[in-house]
Amino acid sequence: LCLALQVIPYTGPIPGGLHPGEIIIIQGTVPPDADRFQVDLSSGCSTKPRSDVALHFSPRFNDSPCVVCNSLLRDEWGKEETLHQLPYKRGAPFETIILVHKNAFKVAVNGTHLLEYKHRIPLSGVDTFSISGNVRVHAIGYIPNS
Ligand code: 9QG
Repeated sequence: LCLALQVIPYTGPIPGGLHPGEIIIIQGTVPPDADRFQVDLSSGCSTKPRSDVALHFSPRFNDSPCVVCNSLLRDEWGKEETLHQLPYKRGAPFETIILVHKNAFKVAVNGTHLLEYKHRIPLSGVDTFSISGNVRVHAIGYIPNS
């Protein structure tokens, strides 16, 4: 399934939820003046209180470029996992692939593995995809495993 998107922030359902073996593909472009953007995989789409976020994936383009991952549980952020490496470039297009594994998410950017994030929240509840911040999205694809 592919959705063409014009609108950021975008939040939408993941058809059928997420299961091991499935893949999410995000094609977009980082604006020249980007500070940060984020992809969130959540259990529901409530904003008050905020739904639990299984994967918060946040590339940051400031003086110490990095990618921060975290989870939001009962409206509170957990411990950040920060990778001091940033394969995204201001002004450049990208393709990000999130591979869903039984024990972790694995993220690749432009064809190269970037990081692994172990599940803190059961995958079975994850049913919502969001992308927000300084990013332009061309397309999002969900590849189900059946
Ligand atoms: O800053 O870090 C991830 O650990 C917080 C940010 C927060 C997250 C969080 O303010 O920002 O990135 O969803 C959010 O609230 C985003 C936009 C310690």
